[in-house]
Amino acid sequence: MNKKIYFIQPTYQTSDGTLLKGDSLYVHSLAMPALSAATPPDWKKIVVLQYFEDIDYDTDASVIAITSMGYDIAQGIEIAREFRRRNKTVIFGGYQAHFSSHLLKDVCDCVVHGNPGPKEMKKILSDAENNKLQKEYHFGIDINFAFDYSVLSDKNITFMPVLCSIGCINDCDFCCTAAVYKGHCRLRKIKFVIEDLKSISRISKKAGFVDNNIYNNREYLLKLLKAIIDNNIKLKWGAQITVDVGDDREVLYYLHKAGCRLLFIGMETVNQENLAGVNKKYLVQSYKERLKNINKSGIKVAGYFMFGFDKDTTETPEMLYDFISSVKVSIPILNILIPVPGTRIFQRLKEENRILFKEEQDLLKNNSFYNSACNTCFFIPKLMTAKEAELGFLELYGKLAGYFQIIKRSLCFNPVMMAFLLGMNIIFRKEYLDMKRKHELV
Ligand code: B12
Ligand code: SF4
Repeated sequence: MNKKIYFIQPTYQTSDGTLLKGDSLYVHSLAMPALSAATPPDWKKIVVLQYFEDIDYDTDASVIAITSMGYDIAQGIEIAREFRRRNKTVIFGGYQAHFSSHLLKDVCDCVVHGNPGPKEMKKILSDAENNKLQKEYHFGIDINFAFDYSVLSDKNITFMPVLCSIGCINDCDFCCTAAVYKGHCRLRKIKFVIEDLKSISRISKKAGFVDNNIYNNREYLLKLLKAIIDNNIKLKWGAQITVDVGDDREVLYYLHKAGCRLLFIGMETVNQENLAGVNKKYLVQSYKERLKNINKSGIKVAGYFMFGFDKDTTETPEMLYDFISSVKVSIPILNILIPVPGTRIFQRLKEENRILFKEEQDLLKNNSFYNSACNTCFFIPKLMTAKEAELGFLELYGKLAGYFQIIKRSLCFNPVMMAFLLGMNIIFRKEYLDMKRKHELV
């Protein structure tokens, strides 16, 4: 066996079966830069991001390493089959491989769970070399090394990804992160985050923290922000965070000073009982004031909301519309609740016989766009029908996609930020028009 590994991040198939490809993305996963950096130096490596480039099935590499984040697992399985046909050793890892390892049994040699660092990658590859690969590896989390940004440097990615933690201290019932890390998180050593930010500064002006929640540990975040300032890193960046940061003037001040201009916040619903019902511990009545404080500190907010919770009714879209259009949310991100297999909400809905798909593959295949809103209701809501949920969702999207709403959400004093927000809100409108067209065709 030669010491050559071929890493593949599959793209995914749209619902009509075509492969989704393109030449630019807003953000990208860090799995490949991390794995490439963790590969032993005596192994040659090639990394292919299938969204941007094609797979060379004639590669002479002996080990094929495939990642899978979500729907892309269906395409990953096809790739694995083709390489196995060519007698290659195939290994899989990533979120969806973790949740769906049973789908991979017959198409690969091993599934890796967890976040392998250099030591673990060395172990896997030496086992492969010695024909001793285990069917599954369960590793912990090693993210304490600098990542290999050469993997992304020639790609058109608006916000270069960076990472300071894995997991989340919260444990929300619907969340895939909570399903894996169960309310725990691991922080990355600040020196490696700074090293990565320096690598990014050489290839881009913008970054995006791909952490689930950068506010997992307040003291750590403050230290990180001060290190970004002290190291004179001039990147402008965004990150996901919990809404309680809106009460924390000191953190908001340093976030802005360190270059943060956009925060993604999961507010999910404006009904307190809904939040409590999915084990999310924040207060809806605090949202307005907290959003105001964040905006005052010079940072814009992209807000995640979902529809289809147990207390939601056909009246809820109107309430969500009133809330979103009256507070300072510059980019709304809306989805119908997705009961992802592996999460507690999936388990509960399954026990209540409310899941509307038979096999998890049906859910994985049922997507129309890359990272587009989920406008299909895959379960029976409690206080309305699935059809009513879909219609209500479409109506809500439509109202928020009106020109007046788009312009109102995008207005601000900074022309660069305004152009960015306008661009994002125009994408929001396009998504709505597309959903509407598809809905009328059905
Ligand atoms: C960036 C991102 C995206 C980008 C990806 C763009 C791209 N082409 O790369 C966009 C915005 C398009 C996106 C889309 C989606 N995403 Co996404 N995304 C993320 C995000 C924020 C960061 C991923 C990342 O870089 N993580 C950091 C790296 C270091 O960790 P990692 O990916 O887990 O990889 C490590 C290990 O898993 C392991 N590993 C991974 N692969 C392999 C392979 C091998 C061979 C080995 C040995 C090890 C290994 O080692 C890696 C290094 O430590 C995560 C949240 C998160 N923080 O992880 C969500 C997340 C992964 N996404 C999620 C979801 C739900 C989706 C969508 C389904 C959303 C939608 N409605 O469309 C789609 C699915 C797209 C798809 N490809 O199938 C969920 C998980 C889904 C799941 N399967 O359970 C997450 C966890 C967010 C959440 N909390 O809900 N996403
Ligand atoms: S706060 Fe966000 S990332 Fe954390 S468990 Fe809840 S939904 Fe997941």
